[in-house]
Amino acid sequence: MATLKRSDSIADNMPEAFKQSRYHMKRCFAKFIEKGRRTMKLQHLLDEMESVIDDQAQRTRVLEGLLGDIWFSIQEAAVNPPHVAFSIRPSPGFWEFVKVNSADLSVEGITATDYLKFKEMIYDDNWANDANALEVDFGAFDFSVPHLTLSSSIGNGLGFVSKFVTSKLSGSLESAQPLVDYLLSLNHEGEKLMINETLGTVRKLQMALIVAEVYLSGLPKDTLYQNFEISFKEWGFEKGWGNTAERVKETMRFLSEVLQAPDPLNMENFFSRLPTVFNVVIFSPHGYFGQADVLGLPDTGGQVVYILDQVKALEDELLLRIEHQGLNIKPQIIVVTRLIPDARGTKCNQELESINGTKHSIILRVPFSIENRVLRQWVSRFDDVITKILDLMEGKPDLIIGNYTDGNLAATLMASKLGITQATIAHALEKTKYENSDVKWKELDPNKERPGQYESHTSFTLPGLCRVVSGINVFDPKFNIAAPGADQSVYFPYTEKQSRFTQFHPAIEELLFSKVVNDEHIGYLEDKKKPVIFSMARLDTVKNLTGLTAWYGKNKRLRGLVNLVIVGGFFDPNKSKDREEMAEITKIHELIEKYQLKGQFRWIAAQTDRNRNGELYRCVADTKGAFVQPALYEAFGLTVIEAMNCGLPTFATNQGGPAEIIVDGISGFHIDPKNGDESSNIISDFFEKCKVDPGYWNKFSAEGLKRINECYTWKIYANKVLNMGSMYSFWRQLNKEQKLAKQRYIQMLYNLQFRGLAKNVPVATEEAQIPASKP
Ligand code: UDP
Ligand code: LCN
Repeated sequence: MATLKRSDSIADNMPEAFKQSRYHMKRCFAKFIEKGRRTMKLQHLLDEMESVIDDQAQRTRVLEGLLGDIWFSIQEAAVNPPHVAFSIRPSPGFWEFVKVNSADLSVEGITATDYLKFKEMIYDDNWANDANALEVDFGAFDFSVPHLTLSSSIGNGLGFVSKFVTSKLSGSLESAQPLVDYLLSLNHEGEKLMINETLGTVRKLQMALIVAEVYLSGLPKDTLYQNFEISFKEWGFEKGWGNTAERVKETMRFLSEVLQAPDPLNMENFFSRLPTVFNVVIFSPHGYFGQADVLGLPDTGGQVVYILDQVKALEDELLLRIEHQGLNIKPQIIVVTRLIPDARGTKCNQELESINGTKHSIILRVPFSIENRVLRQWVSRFDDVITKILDLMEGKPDLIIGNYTDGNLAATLMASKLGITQATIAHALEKTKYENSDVKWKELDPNKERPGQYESHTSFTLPGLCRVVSGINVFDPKFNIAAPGADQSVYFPYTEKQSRFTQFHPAIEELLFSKVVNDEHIGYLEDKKKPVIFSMARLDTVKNLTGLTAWYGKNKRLRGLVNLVIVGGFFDPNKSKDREEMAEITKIHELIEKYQLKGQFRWIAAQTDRNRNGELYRCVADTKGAFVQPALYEAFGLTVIEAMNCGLPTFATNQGGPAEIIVDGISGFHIDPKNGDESSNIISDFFEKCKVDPGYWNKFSAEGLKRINECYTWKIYANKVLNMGSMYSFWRQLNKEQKLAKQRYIQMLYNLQFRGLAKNVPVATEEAQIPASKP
């Protein structure tokens, strides 16, 4: 049977595929256009197809082969009778657009712009037909820089850049001069590092490296740099090559190889040794950024956990690198957030706070102010903090990291003002979590934030505002996947008996099993011997704890096998100030009644003590239970890796990050949040197998841990991020012109459009506000 190949265009293949089932397809298209203009997602199309072709065997045949391949690649359909246009993603990163005439099934390949216009007609005809509607096209700047082309390379921009830099520096000796100039520019607070002007040309540097290597070969490997520093300085070398003769020699060898015949591996190795990053600024303005009593407050979830762990990992790695570089420099990391005068009992009203577990890292809180008036409540915006940072760091930072939309905006403004390399961490973007949040921006904007992920921002439209024909490009050489980890001193395997936090056991026993109903838990577990399936999240709609409760309620087999314990929110909807949370609380109470969950279901209120939470995951592992993450969409999903670190077999949503963290059927299981019956059966099957073969549980516990240690640790993360910081700082120098052009374009959008929109955001009053949920 014919199947879709990457080389085939969808527009070419579709007519052929329709021939397979022309009669049924015509009926389906007639159904699609029946309701007039609208957008539809794949599930929606499949549901309507089901109502047209009611025989399942027939339907399966229709969706076999080429037509099935195309059909299941559909991301969205825009219906404008008699036409239906499709956006189709045949493989990661690749998108095609086609327009089908429902009357005769003729197919026309269209551009992204035409697709967006077609879709806009559904929402705003005038805008769609306005010949001068604003089109944003970042692709127009990508003329001189090569891009990745393979789906399998997405997220590995660094590897690509080192190849590209390699080829730029190859050819003749002069080609490598930009690298020498870059080395000459390295310094710390004005003190030169690596080389000085004596070695200002490639040839001079090459010769000096040869002499130095011969010299170093005659020294014991562990000879300290100080012992040969004077001779090296005379030859033109400055500090930074290494702390011992052996390390200096290795670093020099990497560079000699690069200068002789550049290759990406030596290039990457050399850049990972360069002393370029000492001071880092991390922006995370929204939410309550603190080290205690903040988790569960509005806008305050994984991002806070992530940044505190990230700072520790980065500081450890910086200290190690600085020691290996033979330098005596104190690194500093400053997390910039907003000072909240009404701090709700947290430390968010303190200007400065040292970060626990670090030596040199701090939180700097800056109040938001409007016309000299400090805002007292939490709001999502940020102000200029440059002066404060320059003061605290006694100089410029070397790397600025922005988190989430607001933090990235502040980071971009600061990075472009100071001319510093910026890293952008998205955590969650606006579009895929909540359907149609782009085309319906006018309705949703006053309702505050909505979330989603990268590829859905390749092309999208905000009718009446701008049509982004080329936005985020996952093939951009700066696009990298650097996955976080979980703090392994808190989240470690349940089998490490000596390290377990046994002091929490009485409290956890109470939390899970006592029959008392209080502010911390409701419901109880009759049969304590059954394994526990466990979930923990903020009580937002997207986290779908209500979905999991309903799946459990409905599935008798599952209820016979395990108990359900969830941690999230609290129990009285009237005490919540968050609209989504209120609705979810009410829903859980309804489900408890509807499915008579008493005796099998425990609901525990949001937990803020991460050490106790770590032990809680392990106690669930002691019951030979599992963790379930049922979110409708999850950008990354820290709870998934926390659970896996504790050796708890994990079932997680196939929508978003967890689908990559877990290899389905090997290191855990994927579940479909939209198909509760299927998901709860996957969980039941697992526990049935465990009953027969206890080794089955152990296998998934061990494989989950293996996966974590191979791919998801903070050590791997910190290494990758600092290597990126080093390589991209050089890359920026090589691509100055293009960077400048893009920066000007962004600045114009910021000034002419964004600032105008921001002005329309109502300023918070002194009265208490109802905060929106964090995306
Ligand atoms: N968490 C917690 N108490 C709760 C709920 C969640 O401490 O009641 C922690 C959880 O252990 C994890 C983080 O909050 O570290 C949630 O991160 P995740 O990435 O899963 O989701 P987010 O909240 O960022 O969307
Ligand atoms: C935000 C989210 O929604 C989660 O999926 C992530 O795990 C968290 O940030 C940390 O990156």
